[in-house]
Amino acid sequence: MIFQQLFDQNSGTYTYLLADENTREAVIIDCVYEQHARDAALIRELELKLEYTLDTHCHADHVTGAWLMKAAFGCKSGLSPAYGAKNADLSLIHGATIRFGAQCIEVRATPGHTDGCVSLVTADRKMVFTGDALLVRGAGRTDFQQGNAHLLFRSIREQLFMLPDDCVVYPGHDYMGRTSSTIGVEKRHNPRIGGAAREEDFVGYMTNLSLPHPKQMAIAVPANMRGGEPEDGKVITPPSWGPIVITYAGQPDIAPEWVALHRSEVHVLDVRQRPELTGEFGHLVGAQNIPLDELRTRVKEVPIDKPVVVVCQTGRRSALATQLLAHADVLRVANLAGGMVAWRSLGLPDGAA
Ligand SMILES: N[C@@H](CCC(=O)N[C@@H](CS)C(=O)NCC(=O)O)C(=O)O
Ligand SMILES: [Fe+2]
Repeated sequence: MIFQQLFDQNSGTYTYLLADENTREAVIIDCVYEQHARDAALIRELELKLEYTLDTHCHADHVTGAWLMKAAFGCKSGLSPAYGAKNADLSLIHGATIRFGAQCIEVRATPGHTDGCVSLVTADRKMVFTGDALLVRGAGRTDFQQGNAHLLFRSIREQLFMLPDDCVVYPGHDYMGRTSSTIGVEKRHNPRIGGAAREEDFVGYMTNLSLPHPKQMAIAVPANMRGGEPEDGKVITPPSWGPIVITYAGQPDIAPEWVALHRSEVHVLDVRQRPELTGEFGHLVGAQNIPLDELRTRVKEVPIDKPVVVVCQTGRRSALATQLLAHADVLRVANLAGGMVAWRSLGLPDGAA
């Protein structure tokens, strides 16, 4: 199985991407609204077919990226029906199974942090995605959103701690850089519910946590009740001047075929060393040449009345130049994907078509 753990630093949220290696069918768990471009790029670059976006619960601390995933990939979204939230296609009820290729995950209701919390267990019981029920050396707070420490105690003990000891626990969050644990280790070392802890010990701990409310709570809960559908005018708009693709590396790429057809609409900046322009791959007619090592000091020479397309030999140096320009407030800038090598192999013309 393909497996990737992703992190949103702002909310301390983990997102998980799982896929069948052969069929490429994929599931994403707890994706974050602001990380949509990153996650979508990874899905595209790994050539996956996103079937489901699943939320372990209605989050109070960040907005789900579920609606954006549905809009981008036409996948189905899943959430517990306990919240009565909009835009969910799949009811994550206890015992439900989610199949993607030869892979399967089982839904276990683990309420207590919220009343609709679920944990997702792989068919071989080697991995469990616990959302905010069980955290690494912790447990989801129970002081809002119908939280109930008694219920959470039973969820963890009866549903999660019954899994095999070597089952890896992948939490919904961590605030100390811990990425995973195992059921066996949490049974021994979890300071809230491990070892000999009894229900009243756990409840006493949880009811005295006194944590401040999450920073984004007032925005996150209503947005998540819409499955992360943005309110009017709040959609993250991709650049409108061309078909920019943000890569998982975080850079805006543009396809050479599009640039060839729209040469008069863009300014081409070639960042190769001067001799390369008359070398094997030649150069595009009208391209401005500022070698990458001079760009920092000469950035003001780049005209910004048109979008800037940066080019080099294979699209590596130009990717760095694109970042440099973006940091210098050149807002409309993209990297020519594959550079002159790709341009030549596609047989595109040097000048305007
Ligand atoms: N400081 C974080 C909120 C942290 C928080 O309350 N996290 C929840 C999960 S939504 C929790 O259960 N935390 C348990 C803990 O930190 O012990 C923020 O402002 O977003
Ligand atoms: Fe939560």
